[in-house]
Amino acid sequence: MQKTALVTGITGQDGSYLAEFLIDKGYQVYGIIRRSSSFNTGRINHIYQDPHEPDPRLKLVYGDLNDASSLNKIMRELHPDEIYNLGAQSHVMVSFDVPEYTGDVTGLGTIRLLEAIREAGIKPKFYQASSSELYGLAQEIPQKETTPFYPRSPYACAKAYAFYIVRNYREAYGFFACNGILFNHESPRRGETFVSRKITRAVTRIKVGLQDKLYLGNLEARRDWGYAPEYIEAMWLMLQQPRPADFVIANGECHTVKEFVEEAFGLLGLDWHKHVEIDPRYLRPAEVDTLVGDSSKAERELGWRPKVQFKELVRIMVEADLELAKKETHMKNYRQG
Ligand code: NAP
Ligand code: G4F
Repeated sequence: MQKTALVTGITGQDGSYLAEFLIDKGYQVYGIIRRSSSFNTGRINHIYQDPHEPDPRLKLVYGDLNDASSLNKIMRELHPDEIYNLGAQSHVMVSFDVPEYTGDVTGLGTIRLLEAIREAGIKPKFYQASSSELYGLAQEIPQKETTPFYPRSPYACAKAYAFYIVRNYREAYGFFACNGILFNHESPRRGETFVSRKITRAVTRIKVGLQDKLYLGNLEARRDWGYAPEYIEAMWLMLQQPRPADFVIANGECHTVKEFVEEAFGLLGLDWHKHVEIDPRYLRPAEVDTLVGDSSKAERELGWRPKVQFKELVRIMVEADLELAKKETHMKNYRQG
């Protein structure tokens, strides 16, 4: 029988790749979207609006992680076999500006989903998008499943609540519920205010003459950056195991923001010193200095291993954004006649 999957955060970077992945596996996919005054389905339109697919394998339903009644209704009506909770206010810096809202969506949103499952009396497998931000002020290097958490932002505190409530429902009610502790993963679909995409958008726009400066915050922060489409497979693999568990998913290689900048500018033959300036507005009240993960448990138990390494990731993103920048230039020239 065809399996059904419900995805929160389907309009985001990961949700869009996960939808493609699950459809390829033959799933009927349902995605929860929020009402917005402008279109927010740009990353999934190519799947959702496939004219050759009369019975779409991706169906969208309105709901919100802040709204329990919408989640209860969705569970009662859809009875999904698998649920992937990717929805979140996912920006660390923004969480300092809207801490309560972040706690509500990113933390309490998870309990609303788990309770909706209980009230509907269904037994889906559940994936929670946990984060390497949980390690924050890292207590050991590299970080693995047993490393103590030390969250450093309202976002990370909200994710810590979600992590523990998922584990609690597994132990208390026998939920098949897994935490994927994913380290940073990027792609051409990454939101433009995260540092990787901010850099690749800027360097390519500088290359075609659409902008001159790139303003950044802390260039010394170190991250373990991987390629998002590969990390999606790990989410699915967790739910195919005989027993639920939590897994670190990471590349195991760590680079500074400055190295990302150097690599991206170097690919286009540009000198970053002429274009990059530090703007204190992008410095965080509490920074996470170094994240680097050890995903040997995932390799052992899931057979998952990353392939795309740092330089290739930067190249993939720069090439995609260069195409975008060229299109922007054509549009600009067209408009100017
Ligand atoms: P993203 O691009 O920011 O997408 C976030 C998604 O959540 C969007 O679809 C957004 O919908 C949705 N959302 C926001 N508020 C919501 C609400 N109140 N109700 C329902 N949906 C809501 O994030 P991502 O990079 O794909 O990450 C996916 C998940 O993994 C997130 O939970 C993130 O915190 C976590 N994570 C990400 C990384 C990473 O490196 N990417 C690493 C570890 C963990 P709109 O389009 O309507 O805004
Ligand atoms: O790209 P970032 O905003 O990602 P961050 O804070 O690591 O969070 C992302 O990864 C987490 C996994 O560890 C996810 F849970 C979370 O949802 C999100 O996807 O910032 C990366 C680093 C930070 O140290 C930041 O201070 O880059 C530094 N940075 C320097 N200049 C900047 C900038 N970050 C942003 N966003 N913008 C800057 O101008």
